[in-house]
Amino acid sequence: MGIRGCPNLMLPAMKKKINMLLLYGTVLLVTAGCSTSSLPPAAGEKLMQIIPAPVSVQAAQGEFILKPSTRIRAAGGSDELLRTAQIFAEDLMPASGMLLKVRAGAPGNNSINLSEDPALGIEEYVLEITPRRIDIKGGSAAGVFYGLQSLRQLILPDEAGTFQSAYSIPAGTVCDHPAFAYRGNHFDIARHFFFPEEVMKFIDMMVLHKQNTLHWHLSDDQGWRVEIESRPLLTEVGSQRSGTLVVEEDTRRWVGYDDVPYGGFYTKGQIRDVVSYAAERFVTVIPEIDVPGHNLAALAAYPELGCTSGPYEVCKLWGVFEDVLCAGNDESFRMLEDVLTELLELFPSEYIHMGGDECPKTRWEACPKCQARIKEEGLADEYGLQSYFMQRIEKWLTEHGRKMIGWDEILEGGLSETATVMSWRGMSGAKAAAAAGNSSILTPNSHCYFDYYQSPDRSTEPYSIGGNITVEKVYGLDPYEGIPEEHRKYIRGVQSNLWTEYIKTIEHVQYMMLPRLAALAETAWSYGQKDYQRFRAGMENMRKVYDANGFVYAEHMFLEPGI
Ligand code: TNX
Repeated sequence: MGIRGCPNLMLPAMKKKINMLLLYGTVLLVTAGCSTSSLPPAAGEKLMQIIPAPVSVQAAQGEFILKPSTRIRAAGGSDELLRTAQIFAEDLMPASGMLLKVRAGAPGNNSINLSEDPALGIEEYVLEITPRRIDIKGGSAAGVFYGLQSLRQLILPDEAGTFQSAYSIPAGTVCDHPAFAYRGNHFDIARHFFFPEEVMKFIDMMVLHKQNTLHWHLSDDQGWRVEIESRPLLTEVGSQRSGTLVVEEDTRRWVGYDDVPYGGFYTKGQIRDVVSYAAERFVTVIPEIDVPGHNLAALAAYPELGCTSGPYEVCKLWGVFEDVLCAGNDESFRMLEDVLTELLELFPSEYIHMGGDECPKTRWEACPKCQARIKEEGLADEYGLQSYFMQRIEKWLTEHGRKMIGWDEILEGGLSETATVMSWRGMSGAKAAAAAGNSSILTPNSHCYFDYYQSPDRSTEPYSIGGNITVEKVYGLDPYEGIPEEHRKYIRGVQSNLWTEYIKTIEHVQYMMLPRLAALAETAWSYGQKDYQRFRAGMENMRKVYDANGFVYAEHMFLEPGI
């Protein structure tokens, strides 16, 4: 296959070297306008703008003209590939004004030909554009889907946003595969609720960036948001709060409550719809039920599960609260097992997130049942009790064929051998997990908290929880920083977190996510190819993709160099 061949056909050690040569070769060709080539410089440049950056890009002679008569052909006619083709055809409409027809069967000219090639990695693809046809081969339908996402970025309306009667796509070959297997985005729909259609829009934004995991934060102090038939009060009581705190924007101070009832939850049917919408786009949904802290909504529904007799109220303000699930009461575990039994039917994911963060120990210190448990189990203290709590749930999950993820607090008081740690308080959680031989996912609040401001100048932004994480800061995340070479295999990937205390609409969600999501995706997908200057140049094209698809985004990086 020579130098234009697919990277996976080469030995792994050779692979990187050759890919880099290709990449730099292309850069030289493009920027120096290589005299041996008659290529217009713009051809290679356009392919170089794909975000996240592909592993290798090679420009070629000519262009493919996409027109309404162009067909999308799925070879082999598998249902999955046909569906993938149809999703692409529909996704292309808002940017092109064309709804291309999808056909099963053999490849042809004037076509985008899709096929699976078992010689490629599962998420790998090769996109080849020639004047006669476009071919996308993927290691699976997922790989094909990612190739289509790259192609999507090459088909855009003109400068004025007007649809064209035909689109010119520069010829060339893109060979590509992700750096990390886990490419996640967390979405908190507990503090503010988002309808299923809005969660689907969130997924649309993810797939454009080749992200593959939605971490769905389904419960917190301020609301329980998933229907559980065996425990109906969780939603009847726990999904509603009687008001929400009000912050005066000028002084940025808390001035009281609005007394406006606020609530919402998903029926099982709605959960299934979102999970299958995601699966069709190769996104796994990992549900989170956060325990033992952050549980006032569940306690309001079932006060007997707290250490005091309550009463408890679904929380109206944000923060960390002392009332948590009682760890000495077996009923707490029975309730969680009931919840998880129903949840596992809804979510086929290998992993289930059980929270474990921010659990104050004050109630447990004064609770006779918790103290009795510490004694019976020979635990050192309340941190040992938290570890007991999490490991007991993990054992249940393991017996039911699933694996547990927890926030990095699960390291305190003793970590099980199998749990995956989500490192949010910096990188230290990942380091400690790796040293213990546990997997981890990086989501440090220094780089990955998309609820923080995105410019140092807060006056230009909607009110937010605090902090400041610019696009460039997100871009700078190095998941391997401080991780010894031999432990790197434990880093499964990276994730952004979107906590929604101050985010109420999907437009605001998009504004907080974009363009920071693009910067995160360059670490998740293109770790070995990162170059901020090239990324910035590529974002000029990506912003047109956002515009064409109606996504709201923050403009700082386009207006102010260095942000
Ligand atoms: C910390 S990150 C939390 C959330 C808040 C968030 C606000 C984590 C595990 N817990 O409960 O919403 O900070 O940025």
